[in-house]
Amino acid sequence: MRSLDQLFEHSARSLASRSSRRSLLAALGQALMGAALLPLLPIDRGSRAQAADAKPKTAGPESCAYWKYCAIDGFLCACCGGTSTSCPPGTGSSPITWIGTCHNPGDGRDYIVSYNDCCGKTSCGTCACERDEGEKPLYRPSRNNDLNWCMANAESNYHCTVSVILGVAEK
Ligand code: ABN
Repeated sequence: MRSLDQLFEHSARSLASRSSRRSLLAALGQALMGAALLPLLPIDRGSRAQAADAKPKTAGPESCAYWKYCAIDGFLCACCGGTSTSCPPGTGSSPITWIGTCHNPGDGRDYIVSYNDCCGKTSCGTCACERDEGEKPLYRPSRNNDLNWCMANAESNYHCTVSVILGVAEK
């Protein structure tokens, strides 16, 4: 036991002989200064910005996920030089249409939507969109959207499809 005491005493004395009180205070001061400056270091906020970007945005007229397209089957006219409600230049709307009922998450109401094919030019080929909500098999043509509604037009080439709101669906 005595030898252990002697060992500690010896090492404490040798440490004391090698370091002054001033150097001890300097080291303590440095440590305190470092702790005070720690909150001022730059923080990586990029990851938070990335997380905000990852939040899903509401789909617009050029996206197949747009609420009005719930029962569509065709190319979106909004991607083909027209809008979601108007045919592109050089095409005309079909008088007979396929009708669906879509829920608008923006106001919580259901809307009756007419899907008019735009006719007179060859297939647009951009933004193909098939959602088919409420569609029935082809043997019930009036309830099926997989038909070229331009068939009654003078120019029966199908180009794209618009979605026109006809009214609010009554509950
Ligand atoms: N109603 C859109 C469409 C047109 C042609 C062929 C299939 C579907």
